[in-house]
Amino acid sequence: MSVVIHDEPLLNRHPANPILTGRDWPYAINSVFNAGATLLEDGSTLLLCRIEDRRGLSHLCAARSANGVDGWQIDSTPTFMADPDNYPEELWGIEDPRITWVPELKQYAVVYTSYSRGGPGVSLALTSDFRTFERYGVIMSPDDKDAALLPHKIDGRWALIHRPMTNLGAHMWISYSPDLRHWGGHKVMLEARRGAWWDANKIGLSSPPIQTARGWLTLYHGVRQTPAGCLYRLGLALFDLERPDKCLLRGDEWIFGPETDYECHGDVSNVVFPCGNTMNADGDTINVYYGAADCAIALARTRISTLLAWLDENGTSDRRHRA
Ligand code: BMA
Repeated sequence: MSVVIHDEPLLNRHPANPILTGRDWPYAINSVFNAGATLLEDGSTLLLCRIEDRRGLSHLCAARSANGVDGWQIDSTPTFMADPDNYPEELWGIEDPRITWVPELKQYAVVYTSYSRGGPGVSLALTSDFRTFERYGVIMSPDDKDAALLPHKIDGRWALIHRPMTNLGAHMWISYSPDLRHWGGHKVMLEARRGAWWDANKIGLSSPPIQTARGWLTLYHGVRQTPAGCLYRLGLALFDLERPDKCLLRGDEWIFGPETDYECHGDVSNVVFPCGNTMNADGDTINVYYGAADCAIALARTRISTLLAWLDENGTSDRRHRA
């Protein structure tokens, strides 16, 4: 069900959806989905797309567009391939990148899932052009994924949001580092709820948090296990700017879920899975790029002001989230 505010859906699907599918690719692939997103210096949009090849293993491929909707220029060969000889944690591929522009480093941080016999872990690479990448290797050991770097240091330390699995559930955590290599200060940031909730037992960060004057505005996914399979939907939360482990507001209802054919049918049906957003020049409109049913990339638009207004009406403070 769509959640509607002031007669407008909270996230508006673009009429050109899905904006990218495997048929658009210049080489043979199985599917394209779960893309990181950023604006480049010239104002164009870059998507770093997860490509699943016909062995079932994933790599990343860049697509660039002047308007972020169509006219995509797709790299003719894989942009960023797993390198299992030097990075054995990438033996079964690399997945689900989140991109953060880091002004202090004048580089983009690409945080991605590296998958191997040990399970999925979190890896980091830096790049300035999405052509060459400097790998930092695994920064969070398995089983961990759904990670993104915040764009600047907080109290002198870099901050990474991620989702380790434990026996008690899959919650969002935040960890800190002086140098992007050594991580500590781990804290739970947002807990999966329990029981019948749409976001019971397993949640994870979607696209990187958006910095607003009121806090880090954050889309997260909740996974509902049903007898017919999993349902991936999106929720919204706001975290304190200086203490991002402190949740200021969290919505009870999901704000976006699978409805259209391309979201409800695919290799993994009933999945909407954003890994990237870009912001328009008005400083308010955001473009949310999401993987649909593990088979396509789609775009939905919303406004920061609309999301904050929705949280003001529908959000509750952290104390009430311990369901
Ligand atoms: C999650 C991730 C995503 C994927 C989703 C649905 O656990 O692995 O890459 O889109 O499952 O299959």
